[in-house]
Amino acid sequence: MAVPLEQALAVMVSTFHKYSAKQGDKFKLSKAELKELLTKELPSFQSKQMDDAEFQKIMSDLDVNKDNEVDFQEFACFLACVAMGFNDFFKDQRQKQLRKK
Ligand SMILES: [Ca+2]
Repeated sequence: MAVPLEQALAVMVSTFHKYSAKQGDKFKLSKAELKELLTKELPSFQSKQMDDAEFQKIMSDLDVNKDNEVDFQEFACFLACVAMGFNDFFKDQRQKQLRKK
């Protein structure tokens, strides 16, 4: 029986492969694959509709080795950044709650 953190890690890997396998290199996300993944799997990350320039900026930030694809290592760094953002949000909320008491 899988526990939540192990399940979350498995979801990170399987989600990456679900999109990376669609076209071209099966183990890397192309720009189109990354865009589809962000839109469908991280809708709250895309709270406002991202325009092409913003998406291009994210793509070039993530593509550390500049091969125009996002491999799993690059994707994992991105997820870590998103997780840190969630952690900051959680900490802010928690501090607000504590101040009210
Ligand atoms: Ca890359």
